[in-house]
Amino acid sequence: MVSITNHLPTAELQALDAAHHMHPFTANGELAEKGVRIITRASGVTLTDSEGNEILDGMAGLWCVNIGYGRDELADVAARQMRELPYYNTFFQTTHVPSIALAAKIAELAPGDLNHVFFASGGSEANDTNIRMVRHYWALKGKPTKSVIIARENAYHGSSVGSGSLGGMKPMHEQGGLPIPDVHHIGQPYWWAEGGDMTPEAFGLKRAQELEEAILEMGEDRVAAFIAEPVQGAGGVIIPPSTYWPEIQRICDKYEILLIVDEVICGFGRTGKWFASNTFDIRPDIITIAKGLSSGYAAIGGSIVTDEIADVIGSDEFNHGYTYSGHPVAAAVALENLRILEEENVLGYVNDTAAPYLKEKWEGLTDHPLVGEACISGMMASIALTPDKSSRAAFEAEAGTVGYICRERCFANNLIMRHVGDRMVISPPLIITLAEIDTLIERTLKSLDECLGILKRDGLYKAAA
Ligand code: PXG
Repeated sequence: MVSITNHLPTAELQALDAAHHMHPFTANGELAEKGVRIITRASGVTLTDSEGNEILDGMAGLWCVNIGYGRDELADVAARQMRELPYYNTFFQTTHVPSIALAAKIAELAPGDLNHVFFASGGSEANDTNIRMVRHYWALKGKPTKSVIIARENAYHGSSVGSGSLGGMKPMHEQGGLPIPDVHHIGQPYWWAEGGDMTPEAFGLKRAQELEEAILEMGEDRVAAFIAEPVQGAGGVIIPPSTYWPEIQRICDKYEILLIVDEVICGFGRTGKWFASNTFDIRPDIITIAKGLSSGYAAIGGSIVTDEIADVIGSDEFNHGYTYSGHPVAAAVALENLRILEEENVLGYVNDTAAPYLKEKWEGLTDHPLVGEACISGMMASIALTPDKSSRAAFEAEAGTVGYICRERCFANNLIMRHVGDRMVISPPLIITLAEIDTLIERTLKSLDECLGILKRDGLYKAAA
């Protein structure tokens, strides 16, 4: 075990955390009683906690540490940039070298004529930019009534008032007065849970056609944009049926609707390409980016837009921006991250080696009695836990009960895997080795076995009526 001596004992840190630190998406009172786990350092795919436990991070932090932990190059670039120019703004006819270089690099990597970047500090801010940008775009084009943004149930686009409104998470809408006006939600392409007797292909088409129905119902002159994640991440790594995206593209092309593709999780190699828009053959007007852009080493996100949108928005003053839009340290770190991804051919490693291996092992999990389906795209994957595979049944216990038990077993077995309801999801660093994938699968199986034991013991191994 690694000895950790340079900080307060765990119990004291936990007490201070409980006394002063409010955690996101957490019942803080409950956590204070249980005691938070304190992560002190990390390298590659491995986290170390304050007790010296080594934990395999199957989530790359929060879907973001694509190049893995502990890359000195990024620390060196950050230190150098802080010494040279720690901060300057990009508001008043000024700029700086890191934001110029990063915008140019992103334009080079992005598909089609998406050649312009509006920077933010993360995905929520970027999606707030998108709301204001698409509405302002249509106003500038003389169509101010086009203000509705269509999004999807169970989507995640961030936690600010705007981005949380785009998201389709009901528990979020219940707190703080969301959604804002003129956001409309349609169904998600989640065949396993919602597809009933339909084939995945027929269901994918049906869910895509809900977009057309919504446009026709509201009128094309009301709708500004449609926003979606190529693969829903926080919603449970839901990979749409093959029919879904082509139909969405057809509908967006047919009507005058901007397509915003939220690649905050899917971008920068997660699905095997620079953008999942390439993986799924989508032609976006705007791409939301964050997370993997800097591999989480610095807080940066943004909106990549087409030449045409940039032209229209640029014809007037766009009264929008953040103090940290294009922050020089974050931009320099992101640029170094992209250099590493490119020069070390990380995407090649994913496509030729890591993803095929993970896919084979991951799909093998369906041999386990609890696992109904296994889904994977590149290096993001999920399994659906079920008491009855043949009927794709949900558990009788409230959704998330079983997923939480499984997650706790993973944690106890030194594997970080997230649960979304009763789906288990992973999104490991892209540089995970094959031996580490073996460890990930071994720990998953052990945790699934233990979870099944608990369900049987506690009478929870039952399908909903
Ligand atoms: N879009 C997508 C698709 C996301 O996944 C955001 C926007 C918001 O980004 P910021 O940087 O503002 O957080 C996200 C973030 C989870 C989880 O539990 C997922 C996210 C954030 C926090 C938790 O899966 N995704």
